Amino acid sequence: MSDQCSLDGATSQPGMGTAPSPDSNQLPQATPLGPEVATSQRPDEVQPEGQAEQSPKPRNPLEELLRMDRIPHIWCSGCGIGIVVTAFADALRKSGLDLDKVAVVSGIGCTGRVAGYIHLDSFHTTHGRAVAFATGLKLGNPALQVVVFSGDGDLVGIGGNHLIHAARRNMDLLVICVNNFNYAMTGGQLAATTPIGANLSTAPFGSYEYPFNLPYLLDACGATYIARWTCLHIRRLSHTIREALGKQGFRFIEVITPCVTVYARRNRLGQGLDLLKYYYNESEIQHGADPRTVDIGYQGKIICGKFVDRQKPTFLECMNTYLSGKLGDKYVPYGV
Ligand SMILES: Cc1ncc(C[n+]2csc(CCOP(=O)(O)OP(=O)(O)O)c2C)c(N)n1
Ligand code: SF4
Repeated sequence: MSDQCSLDGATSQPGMGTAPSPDSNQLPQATPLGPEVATSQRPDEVQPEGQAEQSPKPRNPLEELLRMDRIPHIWCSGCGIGIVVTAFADALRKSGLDLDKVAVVSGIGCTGRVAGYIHLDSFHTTHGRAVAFATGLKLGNPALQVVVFSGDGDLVGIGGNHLIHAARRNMDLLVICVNNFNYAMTGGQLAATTPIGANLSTAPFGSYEYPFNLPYLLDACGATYIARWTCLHIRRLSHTIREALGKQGFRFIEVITPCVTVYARRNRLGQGLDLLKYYYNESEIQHGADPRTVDIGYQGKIICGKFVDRQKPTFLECMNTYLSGKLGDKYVPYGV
């Protein structure tokens, strides 16, 4: 699989629904959203000549949130990333949010491709910089609900510094972290989340490094909302995303997700279904569990649930309160 990590075709296209230039090879963009386009025929499908027009078939409502002109996606069959996207799209649909005010930011990696498939203002940024980019977006336009959707390598390895400081500042962002325990897109290197004993291309005898326990890390950094699910828990995950969308502050949701082609193959863990069976057998829901106790050992127990849900002023609220106190009437509060 190649690493198409540039700001390429998956880059933001805020003017959605625009036609390609006549000399481009691009497929046309999806038509504007709305009930009038609820037909099974997309703009890129050509009706064979002489075939009678069929009555429109009902369309999956989640398609409205996806750039269907980019489907099929690049993910391997059995990969779990698409399940997380489905949960996210479902949560968005039910959230009641004005979707013109929701932006999605991804970094680089298999998960980093998500921004390119979401039919909202979405940004495929550089490796490790999704949280930094999202921070700028949020501060530039505080009315936006900004969601970062990326992989564990992108967010916690390469981008770890941005992650911890955004959490420390209580930046108003929702981060969805797909944790497949490795750097998948580049062939399965050891990540900051790889459990001890797991075999990867840079750990051919297995990893002997302590991995991060992400809920504990984010709790220590001050995140206001922390939850974990596996992608087997799709309805609970969707519910959690919807709940987190309705809250403020730095919110972090970890989703344990199968990487069949690299992580599972190297470790002889079977196909996607086998990994889902592992999640089924070994996951345990413990809402409110102490984040210090939820580390994940190799093929060990996966404690899931909502661990942290607290309220405290966001970065902008702190800034406004503090500077108003210092400067009085000379200060004009920002983003309120
Ligand atoms: C600055 C930089 N360093 C390294 C890479 C190579 N690279 C591309 S994707 C990737 C791993 C992504 O891993 P993760 O975020 O866990 O996503 P996954 O592919 O597992 O979903 C790496 C190291 C890059 N594109 N840019
Ligand atoms: S390499 Fe792994 S993470 Fe990437 S698409 Fe394939 S299964 Fe998914």
